[in-house]
Amino acid sequence: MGASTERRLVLLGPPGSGKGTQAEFLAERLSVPAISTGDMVRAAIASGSELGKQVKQVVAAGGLVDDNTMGRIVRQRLGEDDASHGYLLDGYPRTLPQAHTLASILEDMGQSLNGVLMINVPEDELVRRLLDRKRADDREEVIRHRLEVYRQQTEPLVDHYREQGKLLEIDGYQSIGEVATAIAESLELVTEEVGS
Ligand code: B4P
Repeated sequence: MGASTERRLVLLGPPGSGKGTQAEFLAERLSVPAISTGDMVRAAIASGSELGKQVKQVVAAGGLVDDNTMGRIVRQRLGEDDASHGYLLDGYPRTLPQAHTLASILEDMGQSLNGVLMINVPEDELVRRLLDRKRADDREEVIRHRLEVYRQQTEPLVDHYREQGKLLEIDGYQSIGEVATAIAESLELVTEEVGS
């Protein structure tokens, strides 16, 4: 498989914007793995591993796991065989230091990112969706804290990737199917850019 058909994409957006939901669809469509750092963190907690014990409190409180820990997890995961021809990163990077770590992982592997999909949704709708979901970290005060952490630590990534010409903005305030269509349309552009 040539470099022009490989897909390395990041899904960016606030909690509840539909990253995980869309990652599942897209991964199937592109035949690449969806790599969700949120799922990896929750699996570690459920297994009771050392890592799980270490991150349990911070996740329950709506905070972020520290950048070094996440960097180690992601570096290892991206080196696995199923990720060798592309992947969708759902939930990573979430801070500027994580974006720099990802850039250095990619550089070490002689790879580059094809695009960053930013899913935009108004805050009231985010809170509504997350309250509906009823996951352990979806209590209202925890949701508000996660949104605040998003604004402070993750939102700066939007300009970071825009400046690199990699940002693709998606209107996430539509039905799940309509968002999937909007993403598919914008990826046609990515394919043309990569192939040109
Ligand atoms: P995540 O699992 O990434 O949490 P999330 O942002 O809430 O999930 P997501 O955004 O994917 O959910 P979705 O909108 O699809 O992370 C959990 C925790 O792990 C973090 O708080 C942090 O502690 C830790 N963590 C993870 N990555 C980290 C990192 N890189 N660094 C440090 N810490 C990290 O779904 C939400 C709901 O909306 C669903 O019920 C869905 O059905 C619904 N929905 C989706 N699209 C919709 C639509 N178009 N219309 C209506 N409903 C929709």
